[in-house]
Order: sequence, then structure tokens, then C-alpha cells
Amino acid sequence: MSVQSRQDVHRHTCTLCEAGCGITVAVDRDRVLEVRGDPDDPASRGYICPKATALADLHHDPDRLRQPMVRDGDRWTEVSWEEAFDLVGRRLREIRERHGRDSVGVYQGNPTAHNLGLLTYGQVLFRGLGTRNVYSATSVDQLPHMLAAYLMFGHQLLMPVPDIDRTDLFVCLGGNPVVSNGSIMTAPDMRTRLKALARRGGRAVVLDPRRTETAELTGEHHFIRPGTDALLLMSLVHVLFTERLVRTGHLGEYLTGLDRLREAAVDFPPERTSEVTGVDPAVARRLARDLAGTERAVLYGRVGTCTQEFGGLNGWLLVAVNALAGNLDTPGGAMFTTPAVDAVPAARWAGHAGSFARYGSRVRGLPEFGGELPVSVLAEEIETPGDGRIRALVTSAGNPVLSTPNGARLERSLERLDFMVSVDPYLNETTRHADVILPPTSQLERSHYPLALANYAVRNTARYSQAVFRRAADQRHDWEICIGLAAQLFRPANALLRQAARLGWRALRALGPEPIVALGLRLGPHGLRRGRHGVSLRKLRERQQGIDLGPLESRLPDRLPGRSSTIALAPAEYLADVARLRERLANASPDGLVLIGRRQLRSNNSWMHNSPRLVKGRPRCTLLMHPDDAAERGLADGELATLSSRAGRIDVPVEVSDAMMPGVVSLPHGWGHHRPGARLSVAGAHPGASMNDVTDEYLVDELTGTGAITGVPVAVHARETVAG
Ligand SMILES: Nc1nc2c(c(=O)[nH]1)N[C@H]1C(S)=C(S)[C@@H](COP(=O)(O)OP(=O)(O)OC[C@H]3O[C@@H](n4cnc5c(=O)[nH]c(N)nc54)[C@H](O)[C@@H]3O)O[C@H]1N2
Ligand SMILES: Nc1nc2c(c(=O)[nH]1)N[C@H]1C(S)=C(S)[C@@H](COP(=O)(O)OP(=O)(O)OC[C@H]3O[C@@H](n4cnc5c(=O)[nH]c(N)nc54)[C@H](O)[C@@H]3O)O[C@H]1N2
Ligand code: SF4
Ligand SMILES: [Mo]
Repeated sequence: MSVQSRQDVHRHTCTLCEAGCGITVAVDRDRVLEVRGDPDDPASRGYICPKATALADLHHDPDRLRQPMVRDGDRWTEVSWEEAFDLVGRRLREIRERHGRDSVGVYQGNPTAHNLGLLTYGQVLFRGLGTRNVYSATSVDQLPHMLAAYLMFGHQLLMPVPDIDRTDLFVCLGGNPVVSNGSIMTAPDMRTRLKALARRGGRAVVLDPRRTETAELTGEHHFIRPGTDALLLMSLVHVLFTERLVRTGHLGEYLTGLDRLREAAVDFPPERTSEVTGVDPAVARRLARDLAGTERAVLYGRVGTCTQEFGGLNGWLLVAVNALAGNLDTPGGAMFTTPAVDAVPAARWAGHAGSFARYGSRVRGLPEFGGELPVSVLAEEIETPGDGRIRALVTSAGNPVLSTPNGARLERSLERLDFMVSVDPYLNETTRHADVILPPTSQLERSHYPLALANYAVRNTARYSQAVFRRAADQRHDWEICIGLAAQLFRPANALLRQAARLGWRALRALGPEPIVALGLRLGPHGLRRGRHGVSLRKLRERQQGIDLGPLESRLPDRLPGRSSTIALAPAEYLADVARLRERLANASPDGLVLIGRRQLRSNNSWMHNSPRLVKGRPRCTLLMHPDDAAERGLADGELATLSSRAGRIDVPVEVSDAMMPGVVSLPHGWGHHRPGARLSVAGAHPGASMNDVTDEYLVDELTGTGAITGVPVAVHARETVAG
């Protein structure tokens, strides 16, 4: 009898990455028997990657924390939720009252985006603290795309996504969707989607310093030197203008700044930029021609284009090239979604349509974006004395010690805090420095609706998942933890108001996040206005496999917020930064190696290496290196090398590979689990080394402050054997 035919099979959603695949979970009482892809899910259609099955490992992981923990030196004690909330509330209130709001810092990590509770009540709590010291993984990820959305379309969430299922030319820069399963392009099973593209006669081109898994699949690949994409993109703009290929179609009357954009690109013909980028000028010219000449074509850039020296310019130019080539807001091009719960008006209503550089960070003056500061300044904001120094830190769903530039320095700075609290299911490299850890329920114990990522899906669908398991009475969801903390921190002075607030928090605790989803669905574009065919939470509860709402549609100009309804092709902020790009062109590339990252299918940032099935096999934290570079340093495959930069040094085994561009080495991030005091028995036995012990907090994109974690100058040499 197949497990799937048993009675206890629940539909759920895998919330580990942006793809958000539909899954079925077969259970026997409180045990997971099997996780499979849900063939009825309209977006993922039965696909899952190996990480979905690890949801069972996570749920049953004996290392996963179930009770609040309080630290005393090296000792941890479990305490009740009441005690934990009281302690955290008292300490944070004390510090805030004494040293002001900015003395409490917040760091929110990547799983926030996949967590209904953190996307709702979490934002109320963390934003409500009113501190300037708000940090998140955004500034080592998609910030440049969000800035472009804000400066060009007027709203930070208006990021277009490739209409991958209808395009005939997919140009991929700095993304590896076959492994990452798509990002700002929710597209489960990219392998099948790319094969379908080839079958309908389409073409995909990858530009990447490594011949990636995506490049192997698509066939056409060109090396590009890390950090030089803005030069290539400027060349594409240059060719589009000089070869009179610009066709703005239905957007023509809304575009502003065409002339300024053309002028900005004058100095960047492909023949000039190719020496720096390493991309043959004929290839660049052909790309521009094909992007403009192919009816359904799209240029897509992702994390490799963001987290580098010119991340800001890349965010801009990616949109600009699509607009000039007639590929913005057209089928098969870069399109805006029509999600069932539309975050765009909701964010505008909440005052989060975007902001940039309203103020700078206290020590280094890096710009604010969307009310956040770049995480590259977090350590110095903790270390540097003076008014506004961070004395208490709240981390939620983040592991910045392994994930942010020069995590080793950040780690040392955490020791200087007066107080730290972490909302996290693990005692890991970051949370081991906390005074209190508040662990939420597991992914299978909570309901899910993709409030954030449905806004970036390549097809409009809606799926709501109920929890597979009920949480135990003594456990708390993320949203319950956030309400518990908010109740402690937002306490009116007046006794009567305090009583009213208490009732308010109790009411919210009874309601949970579902009413927010229900309301969002009703008010959304597929809700009430579709009459009885409209999507509602009740309908989604009945149709747990999800509802297909159709392919992406042209949304401009209606999607543009505000009265002006324009698309700014040449915002002043970007034009000012072009000077820096000119300098880059004028100066020769420095000699020596540069380091880039690499994602792996059985890994998810820093936190899934405690799943036995994901870490089995050969060690994966290896340094890929071109054969010539290895030979020059006398390094052979499998040998240990020392990798060093201004920021630090680590030892890693070398894997010689001609998939690397000469002069470039690649290491996955999220490893480095050797740190003492973490409670990660499986990860600790497969430690690897942390790439972010080598990345540099002072290497940032000067325009946006985004951490330049790709293209880091490094030296590699055979590890010195220590005598004795
Ligand atoms: N060198 C290098 N560095 C990088 C990158 C890179 O490519 N190279 N990539 C960057 C990118 S794109 C990102 S997004 C960041 C990620 O940076 P982070 O978000 O800081 O790191 P993660 O490894 O995702 O850590 C997630 C944390 O959340 C916890 N967690 C998991 N699920 C939940 C949950 O449901 N609730 C709560 N409260 N906690 C949960 C985990 O235990 C873990 O501690 O890393 C960035 N850093
Ligand atoms: N299996 C798995 N899936 C994941 C994650 C994971 O850790 N594991 N993380 C999730 C997260 S948080 C995110 S943000 C997404 C990211 O999704 P993607 O953007 O697809 O991420 P990567 O696979 O890191 O792809 C980045 C690519 O950029 C290349 N690159 C590096 N530097 C440069 C450069 O300067 N220029 C160019 N053109 N290319 C460069 C790298 O070689 C790499 O192939 O993936 C998500 N999905
Ligand atoms: S691609 Fe894998 S990790 Fe991502 S949602 Fe799907 S099954 Fe989960
Ligand atoms: Mo990310």
C-alpha cells in the first residue's frame, strides 16, 4: 500500500525557499512518514526539490528548541513563556528608557519572507520599535531591485518578474535558478520550465563567472568578470540607442529620461567595456539586438548582480534595458503580477511605498533604504561609543554571524551588547550570543499563505495551507511571540489605556494572522470585485490544492502609484553614480583572484545543515578554482588551501574545475558550524568554513550600501603545515 493512500495525508506548502512548492505530508499521529510534491498545485505541479523532504527532519529535529531559553554564562535554562516575555520586556524597556529608541537594534532574516506570522505581526512589532537601527538580509540580497522599483516606478515592491513560461529568449545574469529555484521569480521547477522554453524553439543565455547548472542546461554561456555587469548593461543600452533598436511600445508616453539615459551610455560601447567585463563585444551587440528583435524576450538579473560593487546601477539598468528593448510589461517579458493579496496598496497604505537616503548610518553614513540601514554597518554601530549606539539587539529568523559580510567581526561585537534576544528555533552561531531565545513552532505546525512572494510569481495562483500538526499547548507561533513582545514593549503609561491595550492584545492573540489574509483576499484584485467567483479564504480552505488565476497580464500604466504615472528611466541618483562606473572602466582590473558565492540544491543559506539527509555525501564546502589558477599556486584537487582577504582567513579544500572563469574562485556561504556552544549536532559534524569570515564589511555598493559579497579580492595558497 502506498503511503499516499493512507488517510492522514495533508496538503501543505514548503516554505523553505521562494518557490513555495505545494506538498503533501503523510503522517502517522505525530510522525511525518513522507513528504511529496502535490501534483494538483497549479504552480509547482508536483515538483519538489530534496529540501522539502527535510521538512520532516526539521520538525523532528531533537536539536530544535521547543521552550524559551535563558543564558547564564555558558549555561542555558528552559523557562516558561511568561517568564521569558517578562524578562525580555523588562530589559528592552530599561535599555530604551535609558539610552533612547535607537539603542535597540533589530535584524530580520530571510525566513521572514516565508512566514505569515512574521510578515504580519512581526512587522508591527519590529517597525513599531521606532528605532533607526533596523537591519535585514535585504541589504545582502535584493535591495538594488527594490531601489529600482522605488526610483523608477514609485513603489519599492513593484519589481517585475520574467514571464518565463511564455518567453522565447531568457537572458540570465547573476542568477542560477536551476539550483535556487528562482528568486524574484517564484517559479518552481525551473528545469522543466527551461526545457519547455527550448522545446518551443526559444533560447536561454547565461552570463556568469561560473558555468553554472543553469548554464549547463541552457547551453549558451559566457563568462563575465565579477562586479562588472553594470558595464555590460551600459553597453546594451548603448547599442540599443546607437543601432536604433529602442522600441518602447505602449509605454512610450509614460517613460521619462530617455535622452539622459542615452547620454549616460555614450561612453560605454561594448568594444570599450569588454576588456573589463571579459564579454566579447560581438556577444554584447548580439544580445542587445536579440533582446530588441525577439518578440518575447526578457533580461533577468538576480543576486549576483545585486551584492556587488555596482549593485545599485545594475538594478536600474536591468529594468532600463527591458524597457528600451520593448520587453517591459509585455507577454514573455518582464511583467508585473496580479496577486490575490496585493502587497502594493497595502504597503502604500502602511506608509511603506519606499524611501531612500533620508538619513545615513551613524558611524559611516551609509544610506537608509525603506527605513532600514545596510547590515554591513551593524558591527560598527554596536562597537562605536556615543549616542545612538546599539546596546540591545533583537534577531528574528536570521543568522547574521554566518550570513553577513565579516560575520566574524559581527560575532565579536555581539559580545559587547547589554542584551540580546533571538526569535529562532535553533541555538546556532548567532543565537548562542543571545541572553534569551524564543523558539517558534515548526514549518509544519503553522498555516501558510505566501503574502510576500505571491507578488513575484510567474503565474498568478493562490494557495492557503493549514497546519499539518497542531502546536503543543506550551509552544508558540512566531506571531504569538511577536504579540507577546509587543504587549511588553508598547505599554501605555495610563492605567486605563493599559487595560484597554491588554484586551486588544488578547483579541489579536485569539484572531491570529488569518483575518489579515481573509481581508487581503477580499480586497485584492481577484476578490470581491469578481463577485461570487471571487477568491476568499473560505474558498481556499475548501480548495486546498490552490486556485489558478491565470498568466501574467500587462499592468501598466494602472499599476503605477501616485498621480504622475511615469516610469523614470534616468533617476538622478543613478546618473550621479555613473561617474564611479567610468572610473572602473578607466582603471585596469587589479591582479589576483576574486571570490564569488555558490548556492547548492541541498543547502538553504546557513540553517539546514542539521538535516542528516541534506548533508550526507562528500563535503560540499569546497573552493572551486580554475585548473590554471590552481596549478599556479601548486594546489591539487582535494588539497586544503588558505583563503584570505583583508577581513579574515579560512581553510578550505580546493576543487579544481574548468567551470570557473580564470581568476575567480567560488565558495558556498552558510557554512562554518564549528563554533562552540551551538546546539547543532549534525551540522557541527559537517562544519565547513564560513565564506563570510572572508567577505568584507567595508566593500559595499557605494550608492545603496548593499554588501559587496561577490567579487571580493582574495589570496589563495597551500595551507601552511604547522610544524610539530
Ligand atoms: N557570502 C554570502 N553571504 C550571503 C549570501 C551569499 O550568496 N553569499 N546570500 C545572502 C542572502 S540572499 C540572504 S537571504 C541572507 C540570509 O541571511 P539570514 O536570513 O540571516 O540567514 P539564514 O541562513 O537564512 O538564517 C535563517 C535563520 O532563521 C531561523 N529560522 C528558520 N525558520 C524560521 C522561522 O520560521 N521562524 C523564525 N523565527 N526563525 C526561523 C534559522 O534557524 C536561522 O537561524 O544571506 C546572505 N548572505
Ligand atoms: N538551494 C538553494 N536555493 C536557494 C537558496 C539556497 O541557499 N539554496 N537561497 C535562496 C535565496 S535567500 C535567494 S536570495 C535566492 C538567490 O537566487 P539566485 O540569484 O539564483 O542565487 P545564486 O544561485 O546565488 O546565483 C547567483 C549567481 O550569480 C553568479 N555571480 C556571482 N557574482 C557575479 C557577478 O558579479 N556577475 C554575474 N553576472 N554573476 C555573478 C554566481 O556564480 C551564481 O551563479 O536563492 C534562494 N534559493
Ligand atoms: S524548491 Fe525545494 S525548498 Fe524551495 S519550496 Fe520547492 S521544495 Fe521547498
Ligand atoms: Mo536571499
